[in-house]
Amino acid sequence: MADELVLYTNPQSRGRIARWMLEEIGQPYRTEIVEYGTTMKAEPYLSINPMGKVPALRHGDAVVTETAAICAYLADAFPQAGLAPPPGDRLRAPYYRWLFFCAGPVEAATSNKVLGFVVPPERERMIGYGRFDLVIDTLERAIAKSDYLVGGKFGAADVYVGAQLGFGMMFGTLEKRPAFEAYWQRVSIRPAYGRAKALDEAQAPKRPA
Ligand SMILES: N[C@@H](CCC(=O)N[C@@H](CS)C(=O)NCC(=O)O)C(=O)O
Repeated sequence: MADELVLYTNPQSRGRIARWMLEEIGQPYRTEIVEYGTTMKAEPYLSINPMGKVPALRHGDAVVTETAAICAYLADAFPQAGLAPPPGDRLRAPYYRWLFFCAGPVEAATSNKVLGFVVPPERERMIGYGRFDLVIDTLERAIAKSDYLVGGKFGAADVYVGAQLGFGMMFGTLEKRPAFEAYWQRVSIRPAYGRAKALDEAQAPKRPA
């Protein structure tokens, strides 16, 4: 179908963020579950995402991968949901800033931290995120300034940044700071997040009793 929205995901993945965004948008979509190590690493899925990773979104014949890009794409494709400032608006500055900051420096810094890699001080100037502490302090300052990241209003940047923070604290890749916890509480009470979580949990493999 020309305008069909299909989310390729695994219920235990970052696909939860894309699903949350789809639930915020409120358009009909279908989900295809891709399994780790098997269908995720084989055709036909590799033609959708040669990285063999989830999530991916197909909208008609357009494909978008990368969770932050999926959030941004959906916000623009369905502007009636009011989840991003319109193109050209000055609020695009903080919108792009925090989406890209989280998908780039925050993600890289937290991944390296988990692996125990510390950037030697003399190499900080050539590493995009520089220093872990500075990245996390900068993020904290951004979210402590206002209830939401862009124009004081909930939007796609809060879906992505909020989920990265919430999941990071849940999995212990990010320390719990009062500002992070307050922000996560604020954004995770969204009914759309509750629906995404429930849908994922219903599709996750059942643990043996
Ligand atoms: N940069 C990607 C990361 C996607 C990613 O790493 N997804 C994980 C699940 S959370 C995955 O598919 N891992 C499977 C694998 O690499 O085999 C994004 O933001 O969407």
